[in-house]
Amino acid sequence: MIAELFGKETGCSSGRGGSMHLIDERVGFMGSTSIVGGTIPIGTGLGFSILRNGTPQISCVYLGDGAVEEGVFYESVNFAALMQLPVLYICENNLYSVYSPLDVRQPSDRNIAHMVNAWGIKSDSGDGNNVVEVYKKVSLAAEHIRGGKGPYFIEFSTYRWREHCGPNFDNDIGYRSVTEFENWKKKDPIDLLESQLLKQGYLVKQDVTSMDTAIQKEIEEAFEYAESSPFPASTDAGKYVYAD
Ligand SMILES: Cc1ncc(C[n+]2csc(CCOP(=O)(O)OP(=O)(O)O)c2C)c(N)n1
Ligand SMILES: [Mg+2]
Repeated sequence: MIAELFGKETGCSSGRGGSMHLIDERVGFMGSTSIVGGTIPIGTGLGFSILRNGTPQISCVYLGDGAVEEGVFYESVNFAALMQLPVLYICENNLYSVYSPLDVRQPSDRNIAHMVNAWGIKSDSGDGNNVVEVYKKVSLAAEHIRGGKGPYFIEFSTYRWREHCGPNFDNDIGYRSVTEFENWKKKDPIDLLESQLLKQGYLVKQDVTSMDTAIQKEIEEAFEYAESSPFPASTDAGKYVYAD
């Protein structure tokens, strides 16, 4: 992934995708796109192919609260409900679409999960910053889909720490309040899980330190690999474009 961000030939999209177009079929990651809502019909179509081929898979589509406002969302969800497709839609509701809060984009009395439920797809919602809750709800949904009971939709509430695009904090711009940010920061999913596991005795502080060190090493290696990898050759600029 990091090599892809650097535009290198060794990246998961051979350096052609950059940060917006990642794909890794080896692990079943069928692709991200820069178009808001763009992966919804693709993931729904993958669900249709799974149904037709009878393979034991489910298609999982991640979308934002803003993507719910795109036309393809309605078409895809309708088709999934009609055909009873093995698709799990996970909506990460972080209250914002770039700098626009939900209340300037959707009616205030709307509940996204209820709306999708009314269209005939079993729906649920939960705390997206609670790792254990997410695991349990997704497991239930996967069981439902694998049992041939059709698609499933889960809306998870969560929040974005940094700017929409880039590594910096942007609370100084004024589109959200520092108080709102700080209240959400108290619910950081990694911090919460760590303290829960320490409290329950599943981890001791030394385990956390070793994990942090191992993760830091892996990240540094990924950057070193990216930096030392070659760029694609200019003569290959048309490679992978419109392939059969
Ligand atoms: C079709 C389309 N319209 C607008 C944009 C610009 N844009 C990029 S991300 C984004 C916000 C998406 O919000 P949401 O779906 O809530 O996802 P989040 O970034 O909050 O996870 C917008 C409007 C785009 N990339 N594609
Ligand atoms: Mg959002």
